[in-house]
Amino acid sequence: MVKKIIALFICIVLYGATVSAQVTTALPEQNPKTKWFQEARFGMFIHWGLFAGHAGTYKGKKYYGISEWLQHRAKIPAKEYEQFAANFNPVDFDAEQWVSFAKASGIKYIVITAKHHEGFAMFKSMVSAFNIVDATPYKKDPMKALATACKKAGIKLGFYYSQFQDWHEPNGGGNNWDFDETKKDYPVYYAAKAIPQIKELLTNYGDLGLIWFDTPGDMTPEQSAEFLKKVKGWQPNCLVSSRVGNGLGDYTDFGDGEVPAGVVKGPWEAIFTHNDSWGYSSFDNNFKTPKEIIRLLTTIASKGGNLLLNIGPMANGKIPDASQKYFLATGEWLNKNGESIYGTTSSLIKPQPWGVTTNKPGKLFIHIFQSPLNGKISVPLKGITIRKVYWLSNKKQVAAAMTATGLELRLPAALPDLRDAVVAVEYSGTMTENYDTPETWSMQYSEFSLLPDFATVKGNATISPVTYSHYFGDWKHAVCIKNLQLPTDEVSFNIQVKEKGDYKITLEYAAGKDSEGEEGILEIGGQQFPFQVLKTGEHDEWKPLTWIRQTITILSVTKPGSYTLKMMPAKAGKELFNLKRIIAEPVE
Ligand code: FHN
Repeated sequence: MVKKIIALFICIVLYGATVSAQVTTALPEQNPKTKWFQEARFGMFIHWGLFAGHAGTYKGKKYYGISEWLQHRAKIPAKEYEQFAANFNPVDFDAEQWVSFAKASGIKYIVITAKHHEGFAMFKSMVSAFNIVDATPYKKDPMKALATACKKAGIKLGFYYSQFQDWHEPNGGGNNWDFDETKKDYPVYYAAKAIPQIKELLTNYGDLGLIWFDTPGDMTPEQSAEFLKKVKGWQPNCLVSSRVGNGLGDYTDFGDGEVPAGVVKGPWEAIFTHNDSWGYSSFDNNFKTPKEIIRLLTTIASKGGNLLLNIGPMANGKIPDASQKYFLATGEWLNKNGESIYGTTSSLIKPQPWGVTTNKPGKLFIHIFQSPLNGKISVPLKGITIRKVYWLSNKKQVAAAMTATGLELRLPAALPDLRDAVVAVEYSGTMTENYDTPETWSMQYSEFSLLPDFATVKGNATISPVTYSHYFGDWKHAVCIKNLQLPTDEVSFNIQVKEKGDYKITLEYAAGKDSEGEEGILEIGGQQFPFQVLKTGEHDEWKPLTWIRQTITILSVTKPGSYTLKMMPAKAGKELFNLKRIIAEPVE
């Protein structure tokens, strides 16, 4: 029974996705209705509700993790929670200010929680008095003000609506501390509250860009289809997120905090929060820096998707200072480099030691995250004629030449931006997909990563994400190579070693007690290097996962050229580990 409840709980909180190929296709690639969405690339998620008032603390106890789940975690009775509305008074909320902040941050669409799992409507509702206009001293509808401000600023607006979980309603999903699960009649809640409130959102706030459903839980395929149909009936152009459930929706949402492996075709979104919590938490200060945001946005764009990045405003309507500062810094970068993000398509070449690429017809954008010691970077390209090569931020020319292996750039000692310096290449001809290039190693970088995304696997070996969390519900995902159990289960990478020298080879992995002591073999250049697996800890989605870096050998390469690195178990046994990456560090 306990197991069953835990399993249901996991299904409710966690909504993940599994991808295991270099190029996969999500939902239909060509849909004129998703054009704006695919061009937007950067959206702002806003989690705002009564939970913001508690900021993660209840009766003196701090609840680390996602603060909008406070009611669930502290098992606060719905009747008591209802009273919190009397203290919710966002007097500092200014819709115009929020929207101009979003615009200055380079945001193209906003998605805000109109109703989260707590069941409280942040809009005027005739369906339930548990809403911001009728139940709080504020008495105004912030969603109305936001809709007006977004329209004026040309920003698309989307509403998040928790269609299955509603902890305020006896027949809503999720609240099993007030209401008996066995007596719940979900269709009654759908018909009496969820669908009528969604109608209010779709008929009272002008044209919406999208409806962001979440945690479909126990919904049947018919129920998900009904929600989708209703939305389209009220607004045919309004997009619906895949979390409407049962494989439906106009675009794919990956798991919270998940970047899928490789390129994904079709419209999709990666969902991250600026710190670890979605709702405001007064003690969560783990904010992503501008460099981390810019690289995340660029990496996601290079894989063909959007970044929906969340902020958690305070109960008074103020946006946390760190979010204001770091979103605006991202906006400044986008102001100069936005052409390499908005309206681009996914990379045609795989990530390189220096960074990633994005594309537009006749234009290639080279995002440089790190420069090699000799300042020469090589971009594996063929079949195109180069017209112009320049820094996107200042239009100054970059020295470049076509060679037999591709385009070679000569970078100055100081890059224009250490977070992501973008080189624009204008060309004629057609660039073709070129993922089959080997990984390159040379003495010019401090380290190289062989990532699962581009591994070749054989036998039972698979490439899939491993999910874990630090506190509560702050999901992390690592794409890993798994299921290496038999000597025939193999993972391999093709490597082009550009310069002779010594390379220290290290595995980064997590392994449980079953794997402890298992033996593996790493093979390269005709040499075999055995190793024994060390225990780092059991994998539990609700706990942190410990990763170890274990050096296997220092490889002396006397001749530059092509090599294959392979790894497999030495003999049949338990699976070796969850392998996150193989690191090669040139030895100076
Ligand atoms: O349970 C929610 C959570 O509170 C938050 O809203 C996230 C955002 O993607 N969605 C659910 C968990 O996946």
